[in-house]
Amino acid sequence: MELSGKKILVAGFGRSGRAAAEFLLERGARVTMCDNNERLQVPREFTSRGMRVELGEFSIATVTAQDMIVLSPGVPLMSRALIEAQARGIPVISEIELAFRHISAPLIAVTGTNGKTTTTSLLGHLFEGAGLRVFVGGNIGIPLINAVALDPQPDYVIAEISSFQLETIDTFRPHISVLLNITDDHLDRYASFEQYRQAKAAICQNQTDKDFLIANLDDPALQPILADARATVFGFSRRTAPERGAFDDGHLRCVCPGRPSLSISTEKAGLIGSHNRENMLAAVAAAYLCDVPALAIQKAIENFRGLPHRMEPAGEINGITYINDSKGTNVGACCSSLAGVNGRLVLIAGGLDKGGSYAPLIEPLRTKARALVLIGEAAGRMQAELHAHVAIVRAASLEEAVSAATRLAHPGDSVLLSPACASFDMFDNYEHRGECFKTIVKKIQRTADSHAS
Ligand code: UMA
Repeated sequence: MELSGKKILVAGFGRSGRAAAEFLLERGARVTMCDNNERLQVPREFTSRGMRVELGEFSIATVTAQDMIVLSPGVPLMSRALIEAQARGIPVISEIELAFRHISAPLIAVTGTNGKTTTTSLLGHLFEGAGLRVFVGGNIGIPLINAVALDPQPDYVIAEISSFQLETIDTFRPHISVLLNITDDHLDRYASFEQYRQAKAAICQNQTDKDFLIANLDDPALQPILADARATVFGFSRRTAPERGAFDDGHLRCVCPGRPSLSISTEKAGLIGSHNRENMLAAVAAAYLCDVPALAIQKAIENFRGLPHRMEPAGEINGITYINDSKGTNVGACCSSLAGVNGRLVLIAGGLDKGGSYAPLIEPLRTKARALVLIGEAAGRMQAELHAHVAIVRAASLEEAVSAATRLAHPGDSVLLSPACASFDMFDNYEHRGECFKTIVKKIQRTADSHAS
């Protein structure tokens, strides 16, 4: 795709927009950048190379004067200027679409409401363990467009892809798509669950029977997508053994007519929890389809230690185990994490409300939780929906919440931070929230140690 001399607008100047602008300037495009943040500092290296900058509300005149618009994932399509541009037929594409048009390595793309970062990282680990050169990026934090400049191209590009990024694709076509699950999330951006599901389904919209769709057969929300899929479906299940696909009977197994089958022991697996078994199945399935040797897969499953803020052990004090699952930013993730904890627990949840129902938490809380400690803006609505099913304590800060949970937990229990909400009402992001949790736990540990000595 020829970019030189083209008038291209980059909408949003965060990680994605900066990387796109860099790439476009390099290729000789006439770049304008718009960002709603009027106080944004734009580095001179961009303006000195001719990038025009417009901060504040997107101007219809500027937006509609472009040959193409590259949209950052966090910028929704509904501003007046972007609607007008689309009405005039100006292509609006996401950075992953731009990247795809220039990447020559085979692409493995992972999406789903929960588990996509763990699965993407595990995939990278599996492939690297087999001596393959990979680029791991996308929603995970490294813009996909950064893969284009790699020379030589890696053996595989492995990308975590969000629904936001998929909203504005056109030709984006992974050789292998991985669809983990779809549960309520981002209902502050989407009008309905159906709209959110459609955004996710776009991951396989351009695939053909030469491509693979690895999808969770146990998730009913994926059934309509599987029914329409043109890719070769390689399903995975923890309940049944498909004729072609991956399943879990204590071992992770892959079967496919015409190929030798695969069996991976999980006895020494580094990842814990039932949702992580699904993530491992999906990653092992992709490695199997790419002929990664069984021994390399086995080793990688054993030495992959998981990621911070996802069911991360944060300490053990007086027989109580503290678990940091700050990345549990939606109800589905919180349910999976509750299922993954052995024994009784006190849950710390709440934060910025994303608009979905909290009802799916009722059953796991009823069976496992001694109490629920609530923080943040969502606390009121969560209390209203859940108070009939679990004892609830409200806390004004995370520190107060951890203290309350510590008082309520018994030796042998866990204190689990899995908020089911975004973090932005009280923290910079989920990482900040998780780091604060770990610091608070360390402080409690020091106090406990000083009392003991
Ligand atoms: N902005 C506007 N108008 C808007 C919204 C934002 O001008 O309406 C501007 C902001 O002022 C800011 C810039 O856009 O300057 C931020 O852009 P962005 O929100 O797209 O964020 P980036 O820094 O570009 O990061 C994005 C992804 N962010 C989102 O999808 C919200 C990152 O995913 C991703 O790692 C990065 O691109 C590289 O691909 C983060 C995320 O939270 C982790 N993703 C969501 C999730 O996982 O739930 C989808």
